[in-house]
Amino acid sequence: MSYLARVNAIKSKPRLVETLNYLDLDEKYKNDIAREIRESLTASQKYIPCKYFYDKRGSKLFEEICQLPEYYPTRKEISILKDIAPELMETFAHKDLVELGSGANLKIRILLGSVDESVRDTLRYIPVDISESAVIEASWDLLERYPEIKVLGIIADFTSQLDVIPTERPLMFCLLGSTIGNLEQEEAIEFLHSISANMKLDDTLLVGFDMVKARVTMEAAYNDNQGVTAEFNKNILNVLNNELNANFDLSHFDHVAFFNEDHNRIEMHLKANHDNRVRLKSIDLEIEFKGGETIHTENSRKFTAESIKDLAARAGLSIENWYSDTGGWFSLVVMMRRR
Ligand code: SAH
Ligand code: AVI
Repeated sequence: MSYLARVNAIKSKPRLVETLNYLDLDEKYKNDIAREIRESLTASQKYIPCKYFYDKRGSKLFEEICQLPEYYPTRKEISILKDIAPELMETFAHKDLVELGSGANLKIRILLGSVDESVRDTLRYIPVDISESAVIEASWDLLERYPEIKVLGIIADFTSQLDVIPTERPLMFCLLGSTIGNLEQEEAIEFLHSISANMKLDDTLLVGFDMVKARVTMEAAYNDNQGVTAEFNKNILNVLNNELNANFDLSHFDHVAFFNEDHNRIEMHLKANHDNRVRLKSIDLEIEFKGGETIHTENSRKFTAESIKDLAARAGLSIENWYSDTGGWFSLVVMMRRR
């Protein structure tokens, strides 16, 4: 079924799926991207905020990354979730599952599949994502699998629009895939703080963390043989071409990803392979790139038990439960507001 046909089909079932687009509010997305890109491409180390990876193509490429043999985080997290889903969902009737950065909601399906239809009938799933296509397609897919579920899809920037999420029912927030690792330490603390401010005392927060491991394993995950991660990385330039009427030539940039030991993070960059000049017409900006110069496009922080405990403590959250795979490659941590 085509994308448009799906959108229309969803709109014709408003009782089951409702989608709210908060990026459209006061042209928020357009204003944000204009301001943020002007600032980021004129910084001494040029960068592009990684939330701009996820247009329709970026979301699809990320789904492909999740299937790659080198990209272990998805497989590891899913294997843990399969084991713990019955326990996590034991007392879940009449609650909301709010997934921040929901993407294709692969993992929520595991949670929902672990309870009876009579329990699912009482649940509401609230995917929150900046990618409109991801929210719409994932909502549709979920409804096909579990027609009894209610879905409220929210298209919003979770770093600045958490307050649009309804929180009156008992709920569990899910922040999976180690998406928390794409935020700097201070941003992650602030983000977790604001999630915690939206939690009632009995609500829970389930966070996925990718752990520090052998450099070769981590670097392979971001330098796959099929070049999908390279395509995902370069697609961020397409997003700027489309959103800001820019003229980046993708062949002028190479994908670079490496582990930065000082910061325990994989860094992704786009490296100019020769001097070139780019014009971003909509914001009246012209940028010069020297050959060898990079645009920093993503940090993917890797965690240790200590760094997770420290993060939770600084965000005012207590750790209630901790689950890992046998090799300790990935952790799923249940947190609550500190009483
Ligand atoms: N949770 C899924 C997807 C992870 S990919 C998984 O574990 O596989 C990260 C997701 O977060 C993408 O779908 C992206 O569109 C979304 N995202 C990134 N930055 C965001 C932001 N600031 N606000 C809302 N969604 C964001
Ligand atoms: C969404 N996020 C946690 C992914 C990561 O691993 O940092 C995005 C990604 N970037 C390259 N590959 C996958």
